[in-house]
Amino acid sequence: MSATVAAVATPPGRGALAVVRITGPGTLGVLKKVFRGRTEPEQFKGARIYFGEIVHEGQVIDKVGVAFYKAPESYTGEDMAEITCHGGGLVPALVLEALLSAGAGLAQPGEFTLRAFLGGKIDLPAAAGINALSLVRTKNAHRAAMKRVSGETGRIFRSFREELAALLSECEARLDFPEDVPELDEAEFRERLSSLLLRIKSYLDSSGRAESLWEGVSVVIAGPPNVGKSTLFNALLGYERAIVHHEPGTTRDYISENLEMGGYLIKLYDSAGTGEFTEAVDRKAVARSLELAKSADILLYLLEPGSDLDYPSGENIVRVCSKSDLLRGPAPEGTIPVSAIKGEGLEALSREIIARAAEIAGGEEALLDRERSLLAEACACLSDALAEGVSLELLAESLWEAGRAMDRLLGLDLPRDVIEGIFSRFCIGK
Ligand SMILES: Nc1nc2c(ncn2[C@@H]2O[C@H](COP(=O)(O)OP(=O)(O)O)[C@@H](O)[C@H]2O)c(=O)[nH]1
Ligand SMILES: [Mg+2]
Repeated sequence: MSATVAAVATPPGRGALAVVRITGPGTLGVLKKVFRGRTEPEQFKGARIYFGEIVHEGQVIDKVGVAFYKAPESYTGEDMAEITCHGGGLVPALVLEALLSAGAGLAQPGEFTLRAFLGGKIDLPAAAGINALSLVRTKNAHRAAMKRVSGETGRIFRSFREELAALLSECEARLDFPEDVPELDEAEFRERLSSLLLRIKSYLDSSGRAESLWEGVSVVIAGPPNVGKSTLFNALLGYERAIVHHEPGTTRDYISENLEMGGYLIKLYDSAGTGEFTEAVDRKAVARSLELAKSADILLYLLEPGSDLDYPSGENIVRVCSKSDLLRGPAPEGTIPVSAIKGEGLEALSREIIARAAEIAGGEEALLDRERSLLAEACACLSDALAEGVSLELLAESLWEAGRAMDRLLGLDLPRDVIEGIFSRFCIGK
């Protein structure tokens, strides 16, 4: 039997109300020690709210409402309660303290959702959606998260897995009982296999990157010192966030701000220049800028008119000709001319950013990197299975391997430590 654990589920800070959660078979036993109201916790019925007080060491901590959920009709599938108390820095912590001294343990981050998953109340894609709900800031991102919470993403994953299982069982039947089962209709079998492969591939193609959609598409402004990076950063933000100075090397570390563009959350970074610096602290800043540039979803690389440097190459690079007001002729081919000081070219640049953000994070579905690579792995196995002249044994082996990738996608048969690793990135009380 699992332990009974509790945590504050709402963020710390000033607020009207807060929620402290408790789950596990000992929920009522713990409440019995701290709750004083008209109804004794032993008499609590499921999905009801009881009003009363939390008392600890003879002192009334707060007047509260306790929503009690009886196993298995609760979020976690266990006996569970959500105590609504007054908000603020101290009260929820005192309520939690009372629960802990009455025998509850402290819940790990994501433990409530982990228990919901282990108890079969939600699937792994839905759990990721529940985590995303606390991150999302745009309606686009919210919609994608709710698709998971409502179970739609899990249903799609399971439909891939079921078709795979059907194909596999046909192979296995012929391997195990070659005399009793008619020979495989190879043409029909290949047809079904390739249509499954196609379905997964087009699903992959039509989906965006969940991490970028939920946590923000990272847009890094880079280039040599003094090309106008910080000025562009401020112009895109719409206010003076970064220090602009005519001396090179003014921005020593990168800074970042969030903004919304075209329905996407953008994490905009202003980096230190990538030029030659002699001071150690500057070299460190440059190293960090380079690292940031490498991982950027979109890299706005700035060069000013007359520069004898070249734009770097890479899929994530948008070539920007900064200080376009100083141009004496047309901007270099393939660049977007921008004068951050005059506000010229900002719209064209924004359109480019939004188009790329949509390419990266937009789409029918939002898939986590982990899910994308598992689906790609399954596709590779299905392609192997489709190769000419493959024996029935090898075919079955490839399908088994694809099946294992699908299992991991749904969190079936995943080792406990991997599962716990996934949930530990959630917030406390989630
Ligand atoms: N003419 C012109 N000067 C600019 C423009 N943007 C920035 N500057 C100037 O270039 C210098 C360096 O700007 P800054 O944004 O600090 O460059 P950073 O080192 O790349 O961050 C400052 O004197 C800015 O006023 C622009 O669009 N046109
Ligand atoms: Mg700067």
